[in-house]
Amino acid sequence: MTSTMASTNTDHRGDTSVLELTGGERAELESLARQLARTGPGLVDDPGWQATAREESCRLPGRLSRAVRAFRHDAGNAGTLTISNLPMPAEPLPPTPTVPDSVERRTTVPAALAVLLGSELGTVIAYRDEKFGALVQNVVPVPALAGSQSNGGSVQLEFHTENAFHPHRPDYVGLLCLRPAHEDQVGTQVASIRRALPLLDEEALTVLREARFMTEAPPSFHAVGLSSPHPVLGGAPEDPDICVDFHATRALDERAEKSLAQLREALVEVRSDVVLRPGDMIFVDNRLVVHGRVAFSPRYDGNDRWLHRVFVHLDHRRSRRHRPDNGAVLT
Ligand SMILES: O=C(O)CCC(=O)C(=O)O
Ligand SMILES: [Fe+2]
Repeated sequence: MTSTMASTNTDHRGDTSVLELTGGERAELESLARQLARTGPGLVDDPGWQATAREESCRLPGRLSRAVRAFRHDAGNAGTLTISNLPMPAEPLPPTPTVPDSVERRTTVPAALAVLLGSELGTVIAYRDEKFGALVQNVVPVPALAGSQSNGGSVQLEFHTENAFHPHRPDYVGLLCLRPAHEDQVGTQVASIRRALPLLDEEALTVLREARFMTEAPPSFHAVGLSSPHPVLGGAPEDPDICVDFHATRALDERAEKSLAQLREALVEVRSDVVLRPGDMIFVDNRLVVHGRVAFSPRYDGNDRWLHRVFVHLDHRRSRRHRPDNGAVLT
């Protein structure tokens, strides 16, 4: 690890993984994002614009690129990378959207930033059946969804792997904060299996590695979907991947159910609450970390909490069968 990295608080062991941009880095990134935002045709979902974003992502400030690259190599124990002091638009933001399935189509500075950072980490993708396949989605409270287990809800959002039911779920989820909640402490909750693993007993570990669970598609997916039976823990026994949604994953027998409950308790115990402020973007490694959100009280007055969300995957080729025209949207 170089001394520059040490001074940024980023650490490949990931116990603290916050990179705060300096004023100079922020200005550099602002000019890059502004230039990209002005690039024709000014639409996030245009393949030509996306190609420019991919090209330009190699011009991020060096320290930021290095942190993203280190995070991609190994997401650390926390499994998250938070980048703070990102440039936000100088002009006032429009009101926070309040409609279901809200997305950002225009290449605003925040949308450009989310795609630039996501493109440095991997390839930014979306799902046809969720939020119209738009690459930059809005995470905002929606009156009609208040009680739902979706990002439009305002009840406690259960821990989940993003799109756990999907064979090509994203490798990373990125959340960029544009506007904070009225209440100060609305936290995105994250919990890493690397931290929870030592709290699990042998029986639970064995059962969680077996195909004794099934997961439904989330309500934001306008398609009915149910996975085939799957394990919740996979890969290296000493450092497994996790795939679970505590709202949508069903245990297929009683022991599986007990093991799932033990896993949830362990994750709750090791969780951290990350309160995103405007100009903060968190990337969550979706193979190691489940995420959720505390309950909050939106006012639907145009000043509610507003995040942009992007999904990133690493092996674009692997999902080719699911991406018509070799585009960014998975079916
Ligand atoms: O609101 C949040 O902080 C997280 C919502 C969420 O899980 C998501 O948008 O995928
Ligand atoms: Fe999520």
